[in-house]
Amino acid sequence: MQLGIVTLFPAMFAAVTEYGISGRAVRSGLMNLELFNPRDYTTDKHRSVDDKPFGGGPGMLMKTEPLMASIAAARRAVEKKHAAGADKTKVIYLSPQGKTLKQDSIIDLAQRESMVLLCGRYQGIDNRVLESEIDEEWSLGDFVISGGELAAMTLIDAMTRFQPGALGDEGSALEDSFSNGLLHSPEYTRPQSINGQDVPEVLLSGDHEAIRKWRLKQSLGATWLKRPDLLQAMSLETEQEELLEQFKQDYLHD
Ligand code: 9D3
Repeated sequence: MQLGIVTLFPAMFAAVTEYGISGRAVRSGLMNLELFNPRDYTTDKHRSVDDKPFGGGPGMLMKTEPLMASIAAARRAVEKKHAAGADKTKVIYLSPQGKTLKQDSIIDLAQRESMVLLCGRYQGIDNRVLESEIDEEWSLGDFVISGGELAAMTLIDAMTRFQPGALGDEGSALEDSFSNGLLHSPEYTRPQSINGQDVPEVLLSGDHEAIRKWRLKQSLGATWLKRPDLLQAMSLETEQEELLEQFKQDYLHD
């Protein structure tokens, strides 16, 4: 995947390019990031990247000309690299006004060959840049962070997990929490006992069918307790209904 990233803070992207699963995907060429700093596209003596909003009010906006020039450069760079005949590279603006990213949207976005990610700073961008240059707006959710970089990195990390081969031994992105709409069941590692708290017997039994049922029951129960909104939005199969009923009975009685 070819990513052109427009950001005033390119150094922040070391968090994805140098660490963990995304770091490995970048080193192997699975994910290719090219960073474009609007500051490098300024023409004034002070290299200004912010400007005052017309009409007044608190805060600044990103300065338009360096922003436009850096978006254009990012678009040219990724379009040069990705396969001819592919769909037009979309420009995605990470913004609090965007649609909230969900695992389903990540899976869709992860299929693309290329994209430009625009990270906003200050109070955002001129509305004409939004209308003429931005194809999609995505948000992390209804809370405030200081700029688009952490959102872009979150998106990159989440998309990386769906690139073929990106998860070595770490499992399958399709088996993650949320992929079946439920939270994951509890997991245990050694030792078998800590301060009198023991690993559930069934996990030591070697009975794969019993373990599958136990995990599904715990998964349904955890979702019922912690994310009832997720259960509300789905229809359960007969086995799932029964296991959730059992979980509720157990929960009531101890
Ligand atoms: C003036 C009111 N706010 C606009 C809705 C101000 C404002 C808040 C946060 C302006 C910019 C920002 C910076 N945030 C992001 O760039 C951002 C973000 C977020 O704040 N929350 C969730 N997802 C995202 S993605 C990018």
